[in-house]
Amino acid sequence: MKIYFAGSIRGVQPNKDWFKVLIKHLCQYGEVLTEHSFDYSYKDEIKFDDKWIYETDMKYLREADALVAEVSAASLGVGYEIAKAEELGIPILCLYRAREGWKLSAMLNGNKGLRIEQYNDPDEAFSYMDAFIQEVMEGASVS
Ligand code: 6IA
Repeated sequence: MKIYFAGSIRGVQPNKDWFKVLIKHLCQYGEVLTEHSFDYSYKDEIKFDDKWIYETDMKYLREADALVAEVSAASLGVGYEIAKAEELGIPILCLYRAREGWKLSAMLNGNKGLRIEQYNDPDEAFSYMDAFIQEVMEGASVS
């Protein structure tokens, strides 16, 4: 199972530690193709070229069996990846943390073909991911 994890990098300030927890949880199901993208220790050492990042990420996306996107922090890149995955027919799970007074973009929320789950605590997020990955593994139509 190859999983593409997506989360804000240059978008709204992400919760980096939480992304790492989610990635670690997903790793029990297979390979998280984008794990390196959230390895912040690289940041000061390597200057990534944007063209390289785009092309590499698109290659990984085409290889992926599933996309898990954490959308609590708005991100142009994540929105783009979700739209691309949809076009490629890759099963998608969008997760976001419940917060008072905050609304998810209508471009996600209004798309009734997208699987979007709101969580209140880590265990809830893990259960949504577990159910989603299980369904993908069983070959069910989940996006
Ligand atoms: O617009 P954003 O930067 O928030 O877009 C975030 C999304 O685009 C993520 O889900 C990634 O898949 C992809 N992305 C954006 N920047 C990078 C990147 N920069 N590396 C890999 N994927 C990226 C270098 C980050 C560095 C900490 C290793």
